[in-house]
Amino acid sequence: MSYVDEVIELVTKKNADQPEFLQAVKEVLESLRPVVDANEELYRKEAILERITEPDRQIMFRVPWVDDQGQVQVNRGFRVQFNNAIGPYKGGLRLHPSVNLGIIKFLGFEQIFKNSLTSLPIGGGKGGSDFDPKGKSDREIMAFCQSFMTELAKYIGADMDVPAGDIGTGAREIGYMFGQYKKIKGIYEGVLTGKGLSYGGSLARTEATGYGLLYLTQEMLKCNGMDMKDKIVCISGSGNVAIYATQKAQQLGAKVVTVSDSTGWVYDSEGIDVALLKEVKEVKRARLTEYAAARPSAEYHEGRGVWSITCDIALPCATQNELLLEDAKQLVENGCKAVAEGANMPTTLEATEYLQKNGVLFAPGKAANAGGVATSALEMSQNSERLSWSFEEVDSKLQGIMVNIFHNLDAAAKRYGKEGDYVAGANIAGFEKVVEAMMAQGVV
Ligand code: NDP
Ligand code: 2IT
Repeated sequence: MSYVDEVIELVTKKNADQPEFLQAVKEVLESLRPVVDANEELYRKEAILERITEPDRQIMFRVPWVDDQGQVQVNRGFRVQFNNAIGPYKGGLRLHPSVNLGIIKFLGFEQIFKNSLTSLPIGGGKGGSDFDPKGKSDREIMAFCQSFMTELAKYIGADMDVPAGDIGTGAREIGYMFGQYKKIKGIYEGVLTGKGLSYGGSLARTEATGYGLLYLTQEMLKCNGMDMKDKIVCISGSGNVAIYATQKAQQLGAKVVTVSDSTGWVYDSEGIDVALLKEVKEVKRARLTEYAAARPSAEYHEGRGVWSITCDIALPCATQNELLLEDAKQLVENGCKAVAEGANMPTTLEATEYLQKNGVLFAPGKAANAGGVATSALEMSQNSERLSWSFEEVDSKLQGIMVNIFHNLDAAAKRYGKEGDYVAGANIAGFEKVVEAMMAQGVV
């Protein structure tokens, strides 16, 4: 049996109850075959694949907090520190009722390669909780965040592990967590990114994931003889990534006609009104029905359906496994030319394969959404030098990083005879750097 098959079997046996983690491992290892085959003896001896698929440590803890009725609530907190071969663990904190260890592990595993692709010195980690922020008062959010950080503070630090936002964790939550870290540790340091601008945050971090997604998409289109101008774009989600992806797509001359949330989706024939979307989602924290009610050109539909709309470019920006094989078929039938993942693993393995086989350009999340974490690393740099850079400076570095990521993965794919397979290219380019660092540092 080949080394890749052996390790997939081993990981499957050890993590049978973690489907998302297994999905992520299979996708990565399958596409690393050419690299692993070329180095099989060495990698086997060094147990590189066993080591890279087993987190350095997985921390799980109780998060007790008191709700507005005086009732004690208990959630489960997680931090998976996956691999720190190239830098301190870095990755977001997801607050969503669906969170479990397998989901945090899949996200942490993806983060290793994503962070490597940024070319910045950051390792892979992820955390979060099954806490549901929806419908909670500000005081309840603060109570949860303080309790969560009371335990998490033992395991993180500016040179050790630097968490950030993800689904359900935005500037408000990061603020409460930062305050509690500072109170417990008595240290004012860049232990979290995505901070507010008044206490060490970076300009352009809020926009970075969505903007970065468009910078990479634009470069991918350019290298394939296309551009964003006048393209019809379907976006899913209506959170941080979706909002700023919509904004940048429109700045580049495209028309974004859909957004969604977990209950429904909007088709807006005039193009999404970003100011209204921000008002509904960032200020009122309301549902998309409010967007549709305020906008005559918008139709609201319950359930899923974003991918049924005819588009040139599809940008899934909500959550994992939200673009299925049937959606991929519909997109191809409707003439979609490119899919780039703003979310982490939003496209199933079968859907990805179908899109690639049918000539759709496909940029995987670990490359396409890396602008968020890359800008987090720029926030860490600014915190270290106790300076802050202008929006233009950060944004231009972000553009450079995204263009560079695309060319690195394109070159890696070509080097292994897989031209145009950007999934393989991203995994190979991300993996090569981490493995080199792991080998140099010995068996640790
Ligand atoms: P937000 O919490 O800001 O927004 C998430 C959006 O996705 C909301 O519209 C939400 O709808 C929807 N959504 C979440 N879960 C589900 C679900 N199970 N089914 C349907 N819709 C869902 O999160 P972000 O925008 O920050 O994150 C979106 C994706 O991007 C995630 O995959 C995240 O891991 C990834 N990502 C985020 C980065 C960042 O910097 N923020 C960086 C790189 C990747 P509702 O409000 O109804 O729950
Ligand atoms: O998935 C991700 O890359 C993020 N949620 C951002 C992580 C970060 O550290 O900014």
